[in-house]
Amino acid sequence: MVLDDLGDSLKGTLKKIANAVHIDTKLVKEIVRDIQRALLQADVNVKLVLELSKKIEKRALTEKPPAGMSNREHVIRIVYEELVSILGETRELPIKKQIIMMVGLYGMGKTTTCGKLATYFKKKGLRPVVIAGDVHRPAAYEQLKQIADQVKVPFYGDKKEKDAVKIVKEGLSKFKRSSDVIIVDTSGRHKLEDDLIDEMKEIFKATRPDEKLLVIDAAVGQQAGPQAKAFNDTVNITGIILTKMDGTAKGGGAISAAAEVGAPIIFIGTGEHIPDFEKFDPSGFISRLLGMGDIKSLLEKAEESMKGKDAEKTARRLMSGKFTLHDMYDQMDMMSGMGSLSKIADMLPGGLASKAKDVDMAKTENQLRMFKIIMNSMTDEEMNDPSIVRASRIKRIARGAGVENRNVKELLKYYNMMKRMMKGFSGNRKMRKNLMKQLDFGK
Ligand SMILES: Nc1nc2c(ncn2[C@@H]2O[C@H](COP(=O)(O)OP(=O)(O)OP(=O)(O)O)[C@@H](O)[C@H]2O)c(=O)[nH]1
Ligand SMILES: [Mg+2]
Repeated sequence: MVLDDLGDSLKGTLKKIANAVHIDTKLVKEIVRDIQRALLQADVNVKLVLELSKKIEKRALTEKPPAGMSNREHVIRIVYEELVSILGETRELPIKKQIIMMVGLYGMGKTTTCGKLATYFKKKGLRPVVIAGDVHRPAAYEQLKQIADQVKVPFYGDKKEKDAVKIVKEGLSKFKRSSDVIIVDTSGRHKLEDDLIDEMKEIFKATRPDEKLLVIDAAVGQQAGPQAKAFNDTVNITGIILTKMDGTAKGGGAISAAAEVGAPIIFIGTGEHIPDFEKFDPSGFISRLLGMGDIKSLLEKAEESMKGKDAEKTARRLMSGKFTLHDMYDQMDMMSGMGSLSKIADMLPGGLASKAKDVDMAKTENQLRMFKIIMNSMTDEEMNDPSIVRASRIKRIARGAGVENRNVKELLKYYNMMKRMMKGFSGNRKMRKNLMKQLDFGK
């Protein structure tokens, strides 16, 4: 299959770079030609391929490698970075009240993805619902209903009605008050025909969706770009969901689609079942596309030095008394590597240690696990500033995490206690130095 060849041929090119004694203009040009050939063979849009190769060539010839990185490592990294930049920065769907319209050709995975998305929002504590806006395929109604039952979210559809717009309007008014996220499924077709476009436009007008998500199968090659463009012209795509990444296709078409509409890939589907759904990770995707191996250690090397800096930054922030729930989450991860919380308490001087023990520092692993689940149901905003979490948010978060309101309050209490302790650290130099050492950031 053509798309599979993409990874193989780029892998060959990367090997060529890795084996080169030194990089000169001739080699850079040769490498760029190889990359062009590989991408074109994989049906990536010609214009895009030319743009990409021009950038790689220019950077490879003009940029100096950063300290500690050889010339050839540098070129490999440029190839990688330029591929990542085509895919664009991924983004998250906001955790708020919204209407989402799913679009895509026949069999791409729209209906299945409705269930996966609903589950995603439910876990965040919102109330998702689904509306069956596909009136063309007879089984579409039953399929979405079954999925809705399975993930336990309200469903609206009308088996006898042939007017999709009418169904969607009724669904919207039905769910107006009782839902947060309304997910509208629409019909697919073999190709984009005029009547499908018209219907999509009508549904679009009736729904005025916040998000218009294009669902596209990883195996779509040459057609991915034009397809994405046609949908984008009709509804202005805000994000892409790439499905069937569990298959053999490496998703080469996604490169063209993302570049064509300038919308980021947000999620990937990795199987037929509801849990087979992940946030999109550009670097993982490119790794797969390139067959990685050759450049993996190189990227790890770069990441390592970044990580060191991050950890140091986090530690500094902690010690300065600024302490968010994100910090606490990271800290819990760190602690699970270090042993129990009480061990940390033992590192504190007498007075504080017994105080810490009073508030039960050695709370069970189970409770920490629950705290993490609760934090997973919180938004970025809430994690950064937990003081905004009041009654209604507590309710939403508890619902998302499947716990009681009081558990969320416990987490907040625990957070406040940790925050006070961190403030204590920041006032005590010796203690701070010790802790830094223990956490291995003191180097
Ligand atoms: N392996 C795999 N199969 C998937 C994935 N997503 C969906 N499918 C399967 O692909 C087929 C089509 O999925 P649907 O969700 O019905 O696709 P659709 O876009 O709604 O199709 P139409 O409504 O007919 O246009 C089903 O058999 C799904 O189980 C995925 O990520 N991986
Ligand atoms: Mg469908």
